Amino acid sequence: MKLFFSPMTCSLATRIALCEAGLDGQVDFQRVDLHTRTLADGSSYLDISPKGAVAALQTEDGQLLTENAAILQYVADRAPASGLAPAAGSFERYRLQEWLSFVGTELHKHVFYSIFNPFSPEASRDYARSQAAPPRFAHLEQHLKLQAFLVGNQFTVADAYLVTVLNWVERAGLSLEPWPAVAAYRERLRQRPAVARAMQSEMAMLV
Ligand SMILES: N[C@@H](CCC(=O)N[C@@H](CS)C(=O)NCC(=O)O)C(=O)O
Repeated sequence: MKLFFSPMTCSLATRIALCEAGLDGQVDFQRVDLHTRTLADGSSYLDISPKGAVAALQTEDGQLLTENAAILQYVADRAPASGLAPAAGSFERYRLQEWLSFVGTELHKHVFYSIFNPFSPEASRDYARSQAAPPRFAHLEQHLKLQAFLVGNQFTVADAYLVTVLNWVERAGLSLEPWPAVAAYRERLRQRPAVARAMQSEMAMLV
């Protein structure tokens, strides 16, 4: 497998999932420069993934899978014993998809993309911080007050995605101070050996 990634972006979620599944040693990690859309050898990333975004995962038989929610479930299903996703067809699997969707659309795109997009008008950033973020973090807070993980009582790929986007909170000019259960969850997840290993390897690329 090949993972096309950019350090500390949403593709970190897939690296975390691969580390949790013990599959990271079998993966060729290809760094993408998102400004120039090129790979380390100077070739065009758009020739591989015309959407130009990370993450993208290339399977051994040459298929390219994009979109975090799909890639994360694929990785989970490559290592069923890891428990990174409930069994396909079970009701809990839909709960996983519900959370993957929430993280991907409500947090990643609605809140964080509005803040980080260099073309966002300042009014959109203000809206994202003051109007969009609070009810979405309140929803997480309610859930994480009662549960240690998003789905059931074990770490799944939805947690890999959530801890990844929670890493962006301070850089987005947000704070977890009003949301203590979310803050405690983030700290707890960062202590997991696989999460720590994945984050350390990507943070080292940024210095
Ligand atoms: N819908 C995509 C969004 C992926 C995405 O937004 N990736 C960001 C990094 S966090 C990216 O590559 N941005 C550069 C771009 O879209 O040009 C998914 O869920 O995978």
